[in-house]
Amino acid sequence: MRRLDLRDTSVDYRDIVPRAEVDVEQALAVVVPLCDDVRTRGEAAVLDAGERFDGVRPDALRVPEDELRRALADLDPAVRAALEESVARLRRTCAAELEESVTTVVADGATVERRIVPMDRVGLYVPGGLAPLVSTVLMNAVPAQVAGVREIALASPPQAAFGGLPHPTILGACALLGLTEVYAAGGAQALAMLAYGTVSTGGDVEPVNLITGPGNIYVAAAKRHLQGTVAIDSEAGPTEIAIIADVTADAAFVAADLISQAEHDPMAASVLVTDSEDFAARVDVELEKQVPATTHTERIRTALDGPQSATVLVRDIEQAIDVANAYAAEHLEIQTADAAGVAARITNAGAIFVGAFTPVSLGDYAAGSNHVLPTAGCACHSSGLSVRAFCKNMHVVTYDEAALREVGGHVVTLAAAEDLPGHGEAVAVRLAR
Ligand code: HSO
Ligand code: ZN
Repeated sequence: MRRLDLRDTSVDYRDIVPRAEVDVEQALAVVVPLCDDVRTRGEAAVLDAGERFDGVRPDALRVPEDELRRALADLDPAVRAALEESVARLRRTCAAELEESVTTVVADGATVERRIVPMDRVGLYVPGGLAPLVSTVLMNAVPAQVAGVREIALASPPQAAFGGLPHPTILGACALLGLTEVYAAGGAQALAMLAYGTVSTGGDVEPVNLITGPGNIYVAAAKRHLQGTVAIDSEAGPTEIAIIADVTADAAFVAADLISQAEHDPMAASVLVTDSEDFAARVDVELEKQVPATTHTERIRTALDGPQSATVLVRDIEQAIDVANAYAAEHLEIQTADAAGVAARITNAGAIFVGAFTPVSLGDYAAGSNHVLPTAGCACHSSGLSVRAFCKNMHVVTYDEAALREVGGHVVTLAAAEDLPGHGEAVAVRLAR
């Protein structure tokens, strides 16, 4: 990893470690016609695109339920047990985070309720990509289920190696969660299918209200294009890990964690922020030892050597906190003497992993936290996936006659001030009774 020495600088740290170049706008040139094709030709367009991009044309988009049952029966027992534990922890967190509706008595006889309601129907996307992300099924579906979403459709790319079905472990996880509406559809065409539905073009897919889930640049472009037709969670970019570490940290742990996220993608970002040159050197030695011993050495090397990855040397932990808040990593680990104290001062991160025994990969699979998190600095304004993403809230307003009389004059005044007397009249007609 390249070195970036900030010890004598106090600049704006926001762009100090550049993000991987991801040109979503350019991908839109491919994605917009594809989405339009799905809107006008429906399922035939989805199948055609699948044949073109995934190299396989499934017999049908909808995965038959007996295939789901078979995938569950065929799940490796250890994988099943791990998935079950992960689901149990995630459910616990989701249930505790469900927001209650709140009723405010604004005045006598006047209430405003903030009612929380789940979305009716959502679409979840689970990519194929470099690895079958079975854990992503859980991270998307469990919050939707706990939120109380009635209908959940899930799409994942058809795989030539599995006769045009999505990866069997993904199907097994769907079955484990009781998901029955699963489609062998990937990429932008899958998102367009979920957003527009196919009913108007003679198919069976009802449109969804919200689409969540990660994906490549084409999926991100489709989300950008379809936003408005549907709600989306966020556009996922290449994964990122930043680690604040001091001399008390374990270099072998830190190196392993930098590698763990670099493993996802040659464009993944691994950033170490440390106030100790000696510790940085020890991490370099560990990386030299650990990288060749992993399976995806080339991908990891490309990610660690890329401009998006770096060891950032800082004066002290104060400066490390400033750098981390400016960078707003998807995942931020704190490996310092007072890890909890440092974590308390972080305001921008997708998720924070505190202390030597909380690696990001624990959160990727089984911590009870969610691994669908904002990337590319979006942690400044966005949150990871949770039950909240699957709910809306609406005000329910109830005033009785006396309560309207009390405030009605002000409504009439403001309506007149806006030259909207019809608004005032709707109150006046009642007050005149
Ligand atoms: N670290 C990824 C999620 C993931 N890791 C899935 C393993 N499987 C993005 O947060
Ligand atoms: Zn991961």
